[in-house]
Amino acid sequence: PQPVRLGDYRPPDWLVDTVHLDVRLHPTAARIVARLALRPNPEGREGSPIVLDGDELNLKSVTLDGAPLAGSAYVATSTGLTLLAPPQRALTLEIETVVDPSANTRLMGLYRSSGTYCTQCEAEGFRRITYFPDRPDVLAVYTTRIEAERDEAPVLLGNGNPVEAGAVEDTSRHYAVWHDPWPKPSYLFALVGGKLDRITEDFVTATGKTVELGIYVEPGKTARAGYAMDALKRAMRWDEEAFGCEYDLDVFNIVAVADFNMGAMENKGLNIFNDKYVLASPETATDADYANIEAIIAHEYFHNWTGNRITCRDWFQLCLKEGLTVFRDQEFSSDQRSRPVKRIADVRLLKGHQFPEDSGPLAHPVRPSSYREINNFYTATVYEKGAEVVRMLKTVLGDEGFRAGMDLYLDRHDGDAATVEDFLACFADANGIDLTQFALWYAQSGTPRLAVSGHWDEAARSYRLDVAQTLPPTPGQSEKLPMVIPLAIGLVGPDGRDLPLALDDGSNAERGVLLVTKPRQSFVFRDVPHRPVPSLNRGFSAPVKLSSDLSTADLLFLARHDSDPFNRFDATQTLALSHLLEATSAVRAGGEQPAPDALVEALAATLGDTSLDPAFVAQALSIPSEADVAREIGEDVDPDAIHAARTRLRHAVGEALAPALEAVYARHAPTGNYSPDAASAGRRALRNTCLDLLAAGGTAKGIARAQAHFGAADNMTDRFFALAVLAHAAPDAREDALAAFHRQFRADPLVVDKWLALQAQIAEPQTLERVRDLTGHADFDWSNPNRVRALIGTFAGLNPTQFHRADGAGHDLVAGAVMDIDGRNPQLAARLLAAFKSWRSLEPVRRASAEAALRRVAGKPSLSPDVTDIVSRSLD
Ligand code: BAL
Ligand code: ZN
Repeated sequence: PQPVRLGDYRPPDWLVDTVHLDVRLHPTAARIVARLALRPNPEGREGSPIVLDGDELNLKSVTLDGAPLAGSAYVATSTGLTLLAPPQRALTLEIETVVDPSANTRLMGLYRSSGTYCTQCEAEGFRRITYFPDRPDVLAVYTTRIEAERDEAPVLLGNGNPVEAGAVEDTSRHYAVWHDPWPKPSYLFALVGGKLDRITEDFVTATGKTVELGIYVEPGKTARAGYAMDALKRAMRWDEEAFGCEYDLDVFNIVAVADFNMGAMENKGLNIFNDKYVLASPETATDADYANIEAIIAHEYFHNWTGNRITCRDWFQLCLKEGLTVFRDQEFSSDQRSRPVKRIADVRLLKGHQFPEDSGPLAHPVRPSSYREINNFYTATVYEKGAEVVRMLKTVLGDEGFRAGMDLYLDRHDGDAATVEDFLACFADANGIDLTQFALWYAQSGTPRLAVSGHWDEAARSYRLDVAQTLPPTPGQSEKLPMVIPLAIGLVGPDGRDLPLALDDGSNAERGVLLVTKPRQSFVFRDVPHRPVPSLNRGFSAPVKLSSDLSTADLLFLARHDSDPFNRFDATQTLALSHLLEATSAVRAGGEQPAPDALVEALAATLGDTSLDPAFVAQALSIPSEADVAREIGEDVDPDAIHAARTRLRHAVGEALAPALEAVYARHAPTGNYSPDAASAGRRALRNTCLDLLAAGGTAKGIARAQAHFGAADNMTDRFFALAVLAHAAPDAREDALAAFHRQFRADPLVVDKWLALQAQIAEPQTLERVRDLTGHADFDWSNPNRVRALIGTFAGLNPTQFHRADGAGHDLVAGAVMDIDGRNPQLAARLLAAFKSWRSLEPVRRASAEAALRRVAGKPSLSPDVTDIVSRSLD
């Protein structure tokens, strides 16, 4: 397909005011009658045809204002329906189509998931239900009548509020009518029909309106929906308090389905979720699952304002709703849990997923300027970097200035299909500032590099920070302009306290933030009586790669004393990474690995500081991943050398800190029943991190402790963590433990996913065969995205030594899976293929094998547009 370009945007020629849908559900022949009230758009081109999108539709009839349309009046193709010369006035078009939900393996449009009828319309799925101007700037009021066999689908749900329901006379069928009063784009349409159980609760909004909340799950699973309900109510209250956003319908429903391409979908009043992000019980879900459920329930709910009430003008503006809504869900989780620990987790995710994307062939701006397949732009850049850009806006403007901008945005653009320019204008207007240079964060791809050096002038009692920024070239962008980088800093005095920040021009660095706007800049602070240690990019205030002249002693000092918890964590990570870089080089050179003395000293101090939050200590103790090290190395990467260096380091740390780790492990033994709250989860995280490092120390005692931990666990967090320790560190105990786990949980597909994912991560050559065998296991299912992501996605994403095997077999396995899946589910296939995104950074043998695998995929006839797009950009 030809690329779609932002610069080519034109308003729609025809608008749709109302949509009446009559959907008769049937397993293989669902019949949809769509009545559209259309009118010419005064801002469109005069005299235009009516161009409607369509995909895999079986067209039965078209009428215009009640009269059948002559065959010569329209053209129907595989991609749409065009009325060639419609009267240029308001008119009613009625279109009847038939679709086959059971054959819809792409999981876009109307499909069946374990027998339940459901829909997914973002980005371009509505056109697989009926012909429509399927673009986000066509907003209409929808009324939906859904009819089905009562036995097959006793529950019938639509967007908006329920209007009526009843039996279809003299038949075994029934119906329900739903009306959504809020104009919305077609991507927010949804319906559900199935045999589902529900939990329900009332929520009273800030202005006293009662909303009926419902969560629908497969029969027998309601006990596992309680946490999601609790999270939903907390999210609704939080959005009122933090942003003044109140819910606007009588009901809010969530439906959990087993087969879903995304995590969840924010359809108006009817969120549809991957059941992985709804269902939780202490026996089946880990603390991380609970945290994800809380975040994603909130995220989808928050879209009700940022995405639904204010939607996107076009798909280039995807970050307008996604980056902003991720920022909002991050803030919600920070308020519900520990803010520093949440920030650390978010930055790890950003560095782990977005930084590699930004430095490889798939790099794109937060707001791309062209795309071939929009489904491939639901990326870490649009979501996570998009959230960072909103966070920087808040850092630049301060809490009040940011809130003033948000209030203006929510007020000025309610009901609009808006752009990034509209969004930024609200913050500029509310604060009286110019955000032209800041807007480059949306337009320029790549991760900025910031080099910082500090100079203390004893005689002048001043301290100077020299800052240089660069932005490397990325695909399609060879020249870059300097960015606005809000650099939060502190100058830490010898007593560990922050010195006042007084700039020599008389100003204070407001809220401790320096605004870096030029390629090179110096900031001079006065009244600095001692050489300070600079704490740079506090709270990760800007998503940049920072290099500094901090010494090992400086980093050790910050690891102990920095008042900014993020940088305290980061100082330890920097020590670990610099050790791992050196150790990896030593492995490749066949030399001795250095001793990790400085790191061990920092970790010992953190472990011994009982004033620290256990969740924070757990994060600080975790050794950077192999992917972290590969990213830091950047080129000529040998995953085996990294693995060897990291294994050796974990062994050394486990050995050196054994007494302290044992003491902390013992001190954090469970004291009562499992509770998923953040404090309890933090204690478990720390205890399990100790268990892991002790086992990494390689002693029989360490392994025996993990076995006992596994046997004694009364919750999935502890059980699965112990299983993971055994799977990685104890080959002799591994198979029995895996088999016991499988026997216990084989009836539960979401737990089977954990079992599959864990095996896919084992860093040994036999894993390839194991993964192949598992694809033939009775509990594996190629048509379920969660199963495929758990096994193949984890192998490609979290097992660098085996995915990047030197013999190329890992690349072949994943490329083969991509080609197989592509015919059924192109979105899933394209996502898997994106695991190759850093292939150019590999050493030559592995790089050649990755390239050959990509070329094999590229050479396969009849690839989907989704996979074609990823493979061609990867090879460009
Ligand atoms: N809009 C797609 C799912 C999400 O980001 O909420
Ligand atoms: Zn979203």
